[in-house]
Amino acid sequence: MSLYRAVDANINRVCEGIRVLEDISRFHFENTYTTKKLRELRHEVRKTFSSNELIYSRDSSGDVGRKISEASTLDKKNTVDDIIKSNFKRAQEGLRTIEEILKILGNYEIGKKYEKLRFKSYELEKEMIKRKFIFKDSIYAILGEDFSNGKDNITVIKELVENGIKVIQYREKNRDKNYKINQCLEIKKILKGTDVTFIVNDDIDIALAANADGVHLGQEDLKPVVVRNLNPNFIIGLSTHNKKQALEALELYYSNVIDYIGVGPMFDTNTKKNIEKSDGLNYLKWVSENINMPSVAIGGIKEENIKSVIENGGNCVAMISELVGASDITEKINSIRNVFSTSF
Ligand code: 3NM
Repeated sequence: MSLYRAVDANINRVCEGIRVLEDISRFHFENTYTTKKLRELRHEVRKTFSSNELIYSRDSSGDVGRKISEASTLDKKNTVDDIIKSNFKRAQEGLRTIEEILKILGNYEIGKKYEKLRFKSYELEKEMIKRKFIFKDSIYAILGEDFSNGKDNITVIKELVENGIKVIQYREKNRDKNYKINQCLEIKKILKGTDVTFIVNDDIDIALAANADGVHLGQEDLKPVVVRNLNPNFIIGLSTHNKKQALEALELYYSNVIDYIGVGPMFDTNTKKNIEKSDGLNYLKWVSENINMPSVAIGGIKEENIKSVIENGGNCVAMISELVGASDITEKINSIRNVFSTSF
C-alpha cells in the first residue's frame, strides 16, 4: 500500500512539472509544437496507470516529506532556463520512481511504459532547449565576404559575437568547399563556450562536418525532410516567398521537420541572385497573422526600414549587407537595437 502512495505522489509530481514546462512553452516561447508535445506527455503520464489503490493510498497531510520540502530553499531559481532544467529533472526523477515501483508491484509492462515516457521527456527537453533559439534576439546576422568591405568572415564574426549577436548564418555562394569547411571549423572554435547558434546556408555536408547547430535551406535545395532524417537535432530553416510556401512550411513545422522560416524579400536587394519576388511587407503581415511558427524577415532590410518591418509583424530581422558591410559594425548593431527598443 505505501508503495502505491509513492506512485500516486509521483504521478502528481511529474504532471505538475510538465504543466510548468507547458505554460512556459505556451506563454513565454509561444511554441505550438512543444506545447502540444508536453500536453500529450502529461496526459499519457496520467492515463497509463490508474488504479483504486492510488486513491485509497493518498495521504498528503501525513507525508513526512512535506515539512522537509516546505522548509527547503533548494528550489530557488533565477532564470527561465533554471525553471526548464529543474522541471524536466523533476519529471524525469518522478517517472523513474513510478517505473521502478510498478515493476516490483506486478505491473512490469506498465513500468516499461513509464520508462518510455521518461525517454520521451529527454527528447522533449532537447527540443525545448533547441527550439527557443530564435527568440534569443531580434537580429539574425548572415555572413558573406562579397559584402563585407574586404573583411574576412572570421574578423566579422568576432565583432558580431562581441556585440551580443545570438544567431549567425554562414553564407558563401562563390567559394569552394574546402575554403568553406575550414572557415566553419574555425568559426566553431570561436563560438565554443558561447550561446551563439551557428547555422550553415545550403551545404548540409559542411554543416554536418563542422557540427553546426543547423542549416538554412532554400526552396530549390535538398528537401527539408531529407535533411531532418540526416540529423534529428539540426535547427532547420526554410526560405519562403509566398503564402503557398508558408502554408507548406507550417505543415513541416508541425511535423517537426523544420524549425523556422525566412520571409522575404521584404525590399529590393542586390545581395541574392535570381531572387524569387514576394509581396514584401504585405506578405510579412499575412505571415505574422496566419502562420504560427518562428519566422525571420529578410531581404533589403536596413536600419531605416526596420521600423516598417516591425509594424508589419516582424520580430526578428535577418541582414547581410547592412550588417557585415557597415563601416562600424558595433555602431550599426547599437542603432538597430535602438530601433527595436523604441518600436515595441
Ligand atoms: N534571402 P541583404 S533575400 C539571402 O528573400 C537572402 O529569401 C532572401 O541580403 C529571401 O540583407 C536575401 O543584404 C538577401 O538584402 C539578404
